[in-house]
Amino acid sequence: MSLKENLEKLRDNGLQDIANSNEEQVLNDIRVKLLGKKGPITDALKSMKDLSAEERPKIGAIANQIKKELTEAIAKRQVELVQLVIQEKVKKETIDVTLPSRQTKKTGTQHILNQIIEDIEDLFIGLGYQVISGPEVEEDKYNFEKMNIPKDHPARDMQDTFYIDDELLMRTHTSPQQARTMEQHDFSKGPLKMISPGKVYRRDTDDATHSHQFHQIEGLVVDENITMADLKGTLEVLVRHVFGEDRKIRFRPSYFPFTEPSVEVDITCFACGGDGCRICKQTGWIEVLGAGLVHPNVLRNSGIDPEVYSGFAFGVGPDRFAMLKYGVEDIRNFYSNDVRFLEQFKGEEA
Ligand code: FA5
Repeated sequence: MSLKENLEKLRDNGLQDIANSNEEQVLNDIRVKLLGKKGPITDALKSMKDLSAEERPKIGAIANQIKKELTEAIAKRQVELVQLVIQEKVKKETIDVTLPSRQTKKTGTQHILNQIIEDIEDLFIGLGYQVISGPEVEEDKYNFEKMNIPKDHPARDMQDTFYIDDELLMRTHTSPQQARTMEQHDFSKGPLKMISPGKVYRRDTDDATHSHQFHQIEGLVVDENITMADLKGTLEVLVRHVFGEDRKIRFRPSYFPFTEPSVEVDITCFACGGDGCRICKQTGWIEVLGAGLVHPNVLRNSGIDPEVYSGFAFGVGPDRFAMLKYGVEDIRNFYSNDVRFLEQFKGEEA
């Protein structure tokens, strides 16, 4: 075989080896073997001195051309191999975000009472109400006196509570927020529309339907010409939102010192639709909240002229709402922190 043929065979085999190499180390060995100082190309170039003057440039050109081809093929393969390594790595490290987690940390859920309260807040914000919070340690003046319950009034007994001193107490209802917001309100900016959720306290003996600490949501609207029709329409929206679109409501006369007239509000039973069942004690109706038109004395006590303005107010017990809606038989379940009970309401949040 001539030197030229030798060189061409060397090139063909070399290109084949380069294409077959699948690791950088193997490719490097091929490079050293083919193009290194002791390699066949170097040998061929060295042996050119023995060639005739006529042959020398021809073979020299061929040897240089082959050296160039092999060098380029090695460089190209080198880039390919680096990319292959990266691709392999990416493939191995791909994270499947659809896989379920290992559940090492158990996530909790918002307390069912907070879910109900926030849901009602959202509803009223949508109706243009402000959401206002007030102090749990309240002055006698706001909790009772401004609400038309003077010092010797018998209605105080029904809400006996925890006193800090003669003038300070744990609020027995959220109604003191009525006076607090009325005092602050500037009617030149529009009607007063607020709800005020929060904790309240009473020296009640704890049983299945009573807790010494529970929640209320106060509602108050004051403007010119507010009537019972406004109250009824608003409460209908509320109970339908919480208990279902086909609920009807009825007003029963009642008594609160701070409203006149006062009403207890019943809804058609959501379990039987009004036919009568165990939940509604065969009456077809369930009592859900107290309400009424703001008593003129309460308006006056907060500096509002009852000849010009009128208002409605209501007080919702979200604990009772939750008990009715979810069939909870004992109010103490909400406060005993048994996770098995609480996690049943996971995902109820809107
Ligand atoms: C009041 O507290 C009035 N302030 C409500 C009101 C506001 C009437 C504005 C008119 C206008 P009452 O004492 O009925 O009313 O309580 C209201 C609601 O709180 C009840 O319907 C009930 O859902 C809840 N509630 C009362 N006592 C307890 C208790 N010990 N444990 C749990 N919930 C209670």
